[in-house]
Amino acid sequence: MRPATIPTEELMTSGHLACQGCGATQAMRFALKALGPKTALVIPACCWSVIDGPFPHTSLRVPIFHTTFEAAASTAAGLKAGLEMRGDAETVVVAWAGDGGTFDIGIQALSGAAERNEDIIYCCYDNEAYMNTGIQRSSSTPIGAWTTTTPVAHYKKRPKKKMIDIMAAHSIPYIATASVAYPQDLIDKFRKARNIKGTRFIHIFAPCPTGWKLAPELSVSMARQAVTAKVFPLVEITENGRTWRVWKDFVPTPVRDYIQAQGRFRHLTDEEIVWIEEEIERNWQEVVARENLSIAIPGLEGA
Ligand SMILES: Cc1ncc(C[n+]2csc(CCOP(=O)(O)OP(=O)(O)O)c2C)c(N)n1
Ligand code: SF4
Ligand SMILES: [Mg+2]
Repeated sequence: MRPATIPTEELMTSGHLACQGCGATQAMRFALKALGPKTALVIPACCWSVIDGPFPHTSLRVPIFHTTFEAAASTAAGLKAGLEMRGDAETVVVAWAGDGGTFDIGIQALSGAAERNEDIIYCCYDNEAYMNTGIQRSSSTPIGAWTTTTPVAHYKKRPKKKMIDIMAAHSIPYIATASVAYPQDLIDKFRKARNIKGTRFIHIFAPCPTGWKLAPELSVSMARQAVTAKVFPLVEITENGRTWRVWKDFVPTPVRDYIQAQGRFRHLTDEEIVWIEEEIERNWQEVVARENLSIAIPGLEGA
């Protein structure tokens, strides 16, 4: 195993307003360690538009542009263009949005920016619901989950949207999934993304103890189990959407353990859990099949 290369510099300070064990907060801390101080954030409505603190206070040492729910990607593209016009080609502009703001409400602006290959990093921290407004289902909420709009008797019956497939269909130079349980991998992916031109999309799995009915101290271990139970594969997609690499070097753990640790799945019967286990295995096989079909085109990355 190579030595860890996590920078000691902190661009996120104490005093933020997140709940204990918030995965979204860990995600920001690690992402900024990788990106460095020449970073500008564009944040639409989400928990993170609150977490950094009320103006003029902030827990981040980089500038933030707060924007509307629908417009993270287009605002980021405009900010990047403005910086370039002023002669600043160095600052990386990052749209930082939740799953609601990415999978649902901001998908039009994101799709437009990706199709134009705008020079931005778009990061979705995924806590699998609209958490800031009190835990409503999004199209990222997993099948079987309780939320306030999918109450126990009507738990979510639709599967989670396959967002990286949608992004891969835009033929952008870099797409990755990452997890707060694997900070070195997350940092490596942000470093790689920083050095690529064009639209880069990073999807971070970020547990929300409040919305998942989970003890805060289990947040990171739940993120790890999501990977080892094959619920959230760690993937890199390069060469304009054509080459998939899937991380498989882990000891698999049961999906059942992952589900049963979280209050949002408490209502599921044994039979329903078996069905979800099978569905997760099918999804995993689908992702691995994409890796097997990958076409390597040297030199295309970042084109
Ligand atoms: C157009 C619009 N609709 C609804 C809201 C209310 N709202 C603010 S944050 C939020 C939830 C955001 O969910 P997500 O993007 O998943 O981020 P999270 O809160 O989970 O971090 C909602 C519904 C809003 N600000 N603007
Ligand atoms: S509700 Fe969830 S995502 Fe929002 S600050 Fe609390 S733990 Fe973080
Ligand atoms: Mg969310």
